[in-house]
Amino acid sequence: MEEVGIPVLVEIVEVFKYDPTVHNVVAVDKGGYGSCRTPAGARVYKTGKDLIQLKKGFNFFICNFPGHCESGMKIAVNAS
Ligand SMILES: [Cu+2]
Repeated sequence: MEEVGIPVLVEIVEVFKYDPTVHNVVAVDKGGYGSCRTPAGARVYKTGKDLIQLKKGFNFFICNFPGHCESGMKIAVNAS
């Protein structure tokens, strides 16, 4: 019997749960993560239970409600 390689699709997903009336999740670049600035055209998630597909490498997210990112509401996820 011949062995057949089966392609496996691996999706790395991060789940963000929060109260959407007081927080959101914005996918930003490294600069936006460091400076807490939302780049133009950045994707904003605001359902309160977001499933976000990660790209390989670092993925940066902030909450862009005023003052939140500045007080630490941000995350860098390294997907490998
Ligand atoms: Cu927030």
